[in-house]
Amino acid sequence: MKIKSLSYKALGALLALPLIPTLAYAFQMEIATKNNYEGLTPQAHWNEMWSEVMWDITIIGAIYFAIALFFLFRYRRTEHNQVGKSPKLSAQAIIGWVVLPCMLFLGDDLFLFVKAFDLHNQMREVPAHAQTIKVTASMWNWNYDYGNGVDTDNELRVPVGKPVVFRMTSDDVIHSHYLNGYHVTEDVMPGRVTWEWIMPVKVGESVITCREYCGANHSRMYGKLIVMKQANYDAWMVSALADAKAESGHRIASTTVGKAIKNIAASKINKGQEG
Ligand SMILES: [Cu+2]
Repeated sequence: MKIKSLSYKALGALLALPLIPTLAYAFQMEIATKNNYEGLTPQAHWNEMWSEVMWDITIIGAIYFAIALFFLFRYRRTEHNQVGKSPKLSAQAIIGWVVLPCMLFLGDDLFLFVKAFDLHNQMREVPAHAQTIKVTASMWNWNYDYGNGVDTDNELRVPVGKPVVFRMTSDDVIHSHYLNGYHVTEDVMPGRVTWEWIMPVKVGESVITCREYCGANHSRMYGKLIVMKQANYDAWMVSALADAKAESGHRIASTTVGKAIKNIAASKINKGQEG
């Protein structure tokens, strides 16, 4: 009889379980509209999620710590050689102690799970107007190709306030392009193109590192991300473009000179043969 009523109660609690994801989702949607979630940059979104997880585990941890402390004092040994006895719990008490905390935890986990999914979706959705920069990793160098003839090594310059997407590949082994401060890292592999994107919101410098062990100098495979004001970026690009043009012009000139020298040498040999 008692077991039967207990199983009915447990069944009732189980039937109530699908309510949790629904509530979690509804709660999440409410926050989404409140905070204009869509407008957050991926890194701000990530930070928000991180602080939420921290608050979450701190509050739950504090509650459990308080309960544990309470039990520790309430049921402490009062006499020497005292033997404890376990109290008989009612069915309601059992359900209360088992099902309710389980539901609370599940609800909380599902809430964070939904948020994490949302964050992941946002981090994998590149804005249509994002600037593309090609990244080529090699032992132990980061090369950035801006697509207009300009390329830099271990120094990445981007304008502030504009999304940038990196299309990345490797010349040799597997590396990982980690943009410190933007919470993005992605493996960079030979024969494949992977990508990640960022939204720089502040002018300044941050570190770029390789986050996949790639050989003896892996720890030295780092670069600098320089976020610049648009005007400064444009000015830098103009001069970099001029440098790139001068360099390629020099390359063409040197190959022309090289060919001419070869031709002269060949003609001299020919003349020698004739004479
Ligand atoms: Cu590497």
